[in-house]
Amino acid sequence: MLIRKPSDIPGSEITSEETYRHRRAFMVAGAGLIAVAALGLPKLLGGTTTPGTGEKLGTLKKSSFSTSEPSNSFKEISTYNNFYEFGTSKEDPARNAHTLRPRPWTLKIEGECLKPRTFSIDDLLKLAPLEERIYRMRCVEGWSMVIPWVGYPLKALLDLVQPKSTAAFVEFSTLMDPKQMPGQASRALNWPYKEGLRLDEANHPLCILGLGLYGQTLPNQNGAPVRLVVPWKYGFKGAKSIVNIRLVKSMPRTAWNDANPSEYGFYSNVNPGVDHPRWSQATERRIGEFKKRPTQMFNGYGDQVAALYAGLDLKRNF
Ligand SMILES: Nc1nc2c(c(=O)[nH]1)N[C@H]1C(S)=C(S)[C@@H](COP(=O)(O)O)O[C@H]1N2
Ligand SMILES: [Mo]
Repeated sequence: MLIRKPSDIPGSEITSEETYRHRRAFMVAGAGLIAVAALGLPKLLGGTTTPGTGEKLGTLKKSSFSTSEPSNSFKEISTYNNFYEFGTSKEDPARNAHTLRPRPWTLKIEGECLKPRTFSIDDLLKLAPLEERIYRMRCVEGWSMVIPWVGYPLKALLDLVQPKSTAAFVEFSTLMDPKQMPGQASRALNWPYKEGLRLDEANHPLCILGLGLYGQTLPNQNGAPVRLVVPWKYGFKGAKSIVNIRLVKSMPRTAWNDANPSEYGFYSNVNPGVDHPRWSQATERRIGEFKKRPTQMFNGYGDQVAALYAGLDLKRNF
């Protein structure tokens, strides 16, 4: 990955994250707005809940899969992004993704299924009850966040098209349009961005179709209007702004595996015991914190997902 190690992150970025960490700490302590104001930080008031510009998504079902760890702020989640279609540095997507037009939008599901179908975003928003899923997310680069996603199990969508018994994998493709996604003019990756899952992984209840965060439709830089969220895998599995889902017989190619097969495998399960060839994966830095924390196997979702990999050598199948 054309990436910076956490140690390379400039102090300016760390300072702003630290500010938000403090703000969050006040809120968690129940001190609330009054304490923040009393401490003379009025600038932070606008950002205390959801300063997002998305559409509100109404009532959300709570999920027992949500973590009780505190969420990162909307600001952190929407200004520290990987979305190479809009540039390769963390600040680029927030700055550049305004050229993406998330509506109207269609998502086509095809391949090894009985009822291939095209869905509009309005179809997708109504297809199943929207849930809040607060997930720990771990980027392969060594940082993590907690994000309050809005979505529902991808399985709800896949079931509608009736996968054939020949379907063994699922391929996800991001929009290809260099006019909307100026980064596609450079060869940073083979565009369009593609990702893939085994069908049983895609059908796992933790794997969701992401349609929002913080109770609103997704910011462009987070993959509007629809993206994949797979919390036990490294973040790059979560393809953004997807237009195509294809049920296929054999393991699909993926953007990062194409770019560097020795560094990015197909499975990409979070695994502190398997280092990236250029850095350790044993620890991570939660955005907003300084101290590193240990990375958990399957990003802490092992109780739910380990059975998917029974008998698979996770060192070889990284
Ligand atoms: N199309 C597309 N999807 C993508 C990426 C990308 O560059 N292009 N980056 C991935 C990586 S490396 C990460 S960590 C997550 C980041 O998602 P977030 O910005 O919503 O936190 O998006 C993933 N999905
Ligand atoms: Mo990532």
